[in-house]
Amino acid sequence: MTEHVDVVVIGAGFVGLYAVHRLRDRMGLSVLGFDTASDVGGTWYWNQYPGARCDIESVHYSYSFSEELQQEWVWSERYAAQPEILAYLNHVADRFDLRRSFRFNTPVESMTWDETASVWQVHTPTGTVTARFIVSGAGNVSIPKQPEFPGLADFAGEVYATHRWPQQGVDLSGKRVGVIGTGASGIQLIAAIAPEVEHLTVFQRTANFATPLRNRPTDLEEWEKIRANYPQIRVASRNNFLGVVTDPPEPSAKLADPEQRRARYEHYDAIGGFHLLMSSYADLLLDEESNETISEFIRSQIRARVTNPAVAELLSPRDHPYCTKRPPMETGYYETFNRPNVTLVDVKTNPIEAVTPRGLRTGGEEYEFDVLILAMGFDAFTGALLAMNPTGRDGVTLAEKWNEGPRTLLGIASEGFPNLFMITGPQSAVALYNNPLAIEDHVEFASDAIGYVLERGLSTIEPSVQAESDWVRMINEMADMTLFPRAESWYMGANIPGKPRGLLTFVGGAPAYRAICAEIVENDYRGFSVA
Ligand code: N01
Repeated sequence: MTEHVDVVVIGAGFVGLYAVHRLRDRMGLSVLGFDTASDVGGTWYWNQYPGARCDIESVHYSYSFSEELQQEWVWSERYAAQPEILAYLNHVADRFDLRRSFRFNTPVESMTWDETASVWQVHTPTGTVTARFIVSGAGNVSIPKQPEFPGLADFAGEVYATHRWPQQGVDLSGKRVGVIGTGASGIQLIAAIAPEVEHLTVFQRTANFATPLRNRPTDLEEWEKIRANYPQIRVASRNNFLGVVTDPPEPSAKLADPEQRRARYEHYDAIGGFHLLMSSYADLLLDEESNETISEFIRSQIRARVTNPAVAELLSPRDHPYCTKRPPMETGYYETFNRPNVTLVDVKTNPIEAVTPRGLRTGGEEYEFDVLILAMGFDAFTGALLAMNPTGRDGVTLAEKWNEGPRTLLGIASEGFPNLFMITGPQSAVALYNNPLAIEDHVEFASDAIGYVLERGLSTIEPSVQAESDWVRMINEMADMTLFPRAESWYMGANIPGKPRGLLTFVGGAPAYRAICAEIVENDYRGFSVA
């Protein structure tokens, strides 16, 4: 007989752990979780590459749903490194006894809506489970981008990827290493491994606006103050655009006095992390002239740190405004290029032609190395959902429905796919919203909607066609009001050849998104069809 549960939860990262706890322990539902990995952690399980670290401050990058949990955990650094975040998620799994609800090493291969029984059939290699609801936490940066160039299979050395770094680590000492990719992952990895390797060749296509993280250890005294104030801190972060706590910005960079503007940039650059973006000026993502002032400030910082002017220029972004690609945060990244064992190769002018048995060819020249590391990014937002092959009403697949780009309401649900909740889905508030808090909001919306359906003895909930069209139109209009369409970024789906281009995230900020969700709930799930 087919196994049946109330809810299937996909993924055992930040989403899945909280979803299981809330649905199982607080709502009393039967819940079964699946994860491809052998244990909990999600993105922090897979991305164990050297230098992996969160660039949202530890005080904010954690769950807020349990006061006991926030009281008992102390982070050791202002910005936690991957092992500590993975340890935290293991602690959460132990504390709330969550592992027993998961089947690990079990990918969801497909899911099909059964109209007659009003259930989802969830297919895995070990069999089929039916569920009334699905909460997907499959991740928004979890399916890797495939290389466009040929020859990878012919490479005689070792190949690694940041998104699937071996758990036992890799000994790179004394080796010649090539790295493709200078996004957030590549930038962390490059700075971390440069001192260890014999030679590092960095293949850069687009220079990025990386700014200092300014990490430091934290002590118990500091955490005692934080723990005493957690409730207030969480209120403040939930009222902040990015879901953290930052000073309010001045209105306009272009209208500011140039000297005061530079001083303001220097001040927030010295504080580090996202403070530079969030606290300097409010129009940086809206006005090109304003954006150019901070773009040029960051370029001047690069010139001051990189000794070779030609290398500094190559590292200076000129083809997109600051933050229209996700800005990476760095520790010693630019100084890495002052090292004698590091070479920067421009693969924008001369795109990578092929990986060869001994290395890589670009511009007719071959670069040799023993180890190749790919840090080439992800098929973001839609990749993980489409990889699970959902088929909704009338046999329509999600891939067919989204063939010209995703269509959702709130980025959480899509018409024709009833009872399927996509946490951190396309067009949701996540890429510009501190993930743990965004995830809590989304999981709470989904579980409350499930409760609403069940309490009324109903069967299904899904967006109305009209409400979904309105949401998609609003996301596109928001994109046009900002500078985001000016970059070939994963925010825009533009990093994957052939992927429909369009803004994939809600850019109105956390408070606006939360207010819209609350308004929908208060009005009996306005915009959703409940039957
Ligand atoms: O991926 P990316 P990522 N030839 O897409 C290059 C989160 N994250 O894994 O820009 C040559 O940013 C590509 O070049 P281009 C965070 O949200 C967070 O680094 O397309 N190069 C780019 O340089 C982040 O944004 C943290 O021209 C090619 C790189 O590969 C997201 O994950 C840490 C190429 C991909 O960069 C993704 O970051 C890490 C080609 N054919 C990640 N194809 C923190 O919290 C691609 N590239 C700190």
